[in-house]
Amino acid sequence: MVFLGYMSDCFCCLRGLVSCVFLVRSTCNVNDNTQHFTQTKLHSQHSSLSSPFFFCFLALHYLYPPPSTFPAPPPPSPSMANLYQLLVISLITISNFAPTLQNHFATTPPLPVLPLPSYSQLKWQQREIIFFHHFGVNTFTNSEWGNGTESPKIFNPKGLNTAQWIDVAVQTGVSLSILTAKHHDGFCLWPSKYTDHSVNGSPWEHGNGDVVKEFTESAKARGVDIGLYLSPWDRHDRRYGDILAYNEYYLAQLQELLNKYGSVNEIWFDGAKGSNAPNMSYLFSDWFQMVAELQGTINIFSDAGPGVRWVGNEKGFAGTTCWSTINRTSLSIGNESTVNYLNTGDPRGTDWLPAECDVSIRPGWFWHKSESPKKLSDLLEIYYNSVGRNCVLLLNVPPNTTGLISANDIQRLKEFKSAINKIFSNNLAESCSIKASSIRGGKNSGFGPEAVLDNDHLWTYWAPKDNGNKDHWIEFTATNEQLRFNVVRIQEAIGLGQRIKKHEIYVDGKRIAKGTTVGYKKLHRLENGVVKGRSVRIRVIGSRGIPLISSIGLHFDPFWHPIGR
Ligand code: FUL
Repeated sequence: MVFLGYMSDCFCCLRGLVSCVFLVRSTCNVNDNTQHFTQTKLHSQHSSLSSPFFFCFLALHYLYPPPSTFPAPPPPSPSMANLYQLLVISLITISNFAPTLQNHFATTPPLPVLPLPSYSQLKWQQREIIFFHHFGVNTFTNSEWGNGTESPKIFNPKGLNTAQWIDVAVQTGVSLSILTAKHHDGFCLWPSKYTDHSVNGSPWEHGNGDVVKEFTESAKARGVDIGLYLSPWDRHDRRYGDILAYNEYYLAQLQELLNKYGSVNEIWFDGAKGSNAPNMSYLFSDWFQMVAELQGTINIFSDAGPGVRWVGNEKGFAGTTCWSTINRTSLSIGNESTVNYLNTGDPRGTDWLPAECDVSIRPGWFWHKSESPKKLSDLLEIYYNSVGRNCVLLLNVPPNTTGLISANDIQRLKEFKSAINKIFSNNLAESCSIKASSIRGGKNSGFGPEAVLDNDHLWTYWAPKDNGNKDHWIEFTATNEQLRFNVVRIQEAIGLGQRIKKHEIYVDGKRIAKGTTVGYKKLHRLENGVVKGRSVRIRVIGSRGIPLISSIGLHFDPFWHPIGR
């Protein structure tokens, strides 16, 4: 009997030790053990971590009860009894602290949904508005497409001041300006050593000037990035039509531009070409590789990217559905049949290739005395249909014959900028209480709905639980007076992929708007004008993986007066 008693004591100690080891192991090694699980399984394993070891302990306790329940036990040795009690107390204490140990490491972000943007594409997307400056011999001939026979002598912008162009960009909140270094007429705004059809032959600065240099220096001095447009179609150069000679000429000019003027953030290629132009094959693959070699962080724009794609029209309008994803293999430069595909992108696309919406502030791309800037309401319409549809707006502001941005364009840009500030500086959602259908990793995980109200629109976001649910929502409730708004802004954490396929907006339980994908920024300017209510729910009812929402805004646009309302 004495022997049995000792055995029972030893068993109890052993049981305690096993439980301890199990407890410590399962607390520390959760990540190792679950790395092959899906996101859903991984998450549920993590949140129920404290249960297995505690149940194990209870099971051992039940199977091998403590000495007091053995029939006619011999008096346990005092030291063994103490040890047993100590073990029980330790285990209970550790069990209580287990949730704290478990939360020692932060909840991890979910896996991305591919494809993802590159660093340069993300930076480009955040710019929202970019300037384009069309300037050259056309400015002086009052035309849009020069024919290549223009004399360089007509180029004489007596008051050229590129600093003024860049100041306008800064005042408009624009961080990248693109200049037409060469348009279809072949006239070069820099003294290219491969042609005499350039500023070299002009009276401006006695033929010693360099517009590209002045432009890049002004931009750099004011912290604005630059881009260049080098038209592939050249109506002046006689090599055009000779595949080898012209491609060598074009590449030589690319090397001049990308080697001489410091960092260039965007290069613009288009497929525009007159119907009577000579046959010509551009060696795009050589061009793109040369560009990437000379400028590591540049974005290459064309109908087919590879950095940024054309949106398919020159009105500044993206499709109501606009994915940044697309299949590049379905695209080619100058192919009219792909404009609709370019306009909407492709949810199944394997390439990240976001769209840029180019449009001019005036009817023409070049400055013409008879033309005036678009109305503010037109510019706002363009903004909602480009930036508000997951794109970047490339707004052309053409310098005039003096070499300056005209006063009426500047005035309109000031109005445009101040209207955008007025609409978006006040977010009514900030004064609301927020709740969500679920939160990845629970309440203090950093993935709660409050993340949509901070200033980081990429890397902090609300993430719901990955529990197989297809209906996720986030809801704002007014804490005092009713909400009154006519614009809803939704932004996805695109750093982890563009996910949302379908969403709806409800006010006090009534659906007021619906949409498809979101992307970097989706602006719903409400068709029926202002809505009033206490609660606003945004439902995501279709997404690739779980939706990740980085920002939400409820705004009032005083310039929005829907027709008939
Ligand atoms: C087009 C050109 O033909 C226009 O002149 C303008 O430069 C526009 C931005 O691209 O392809």
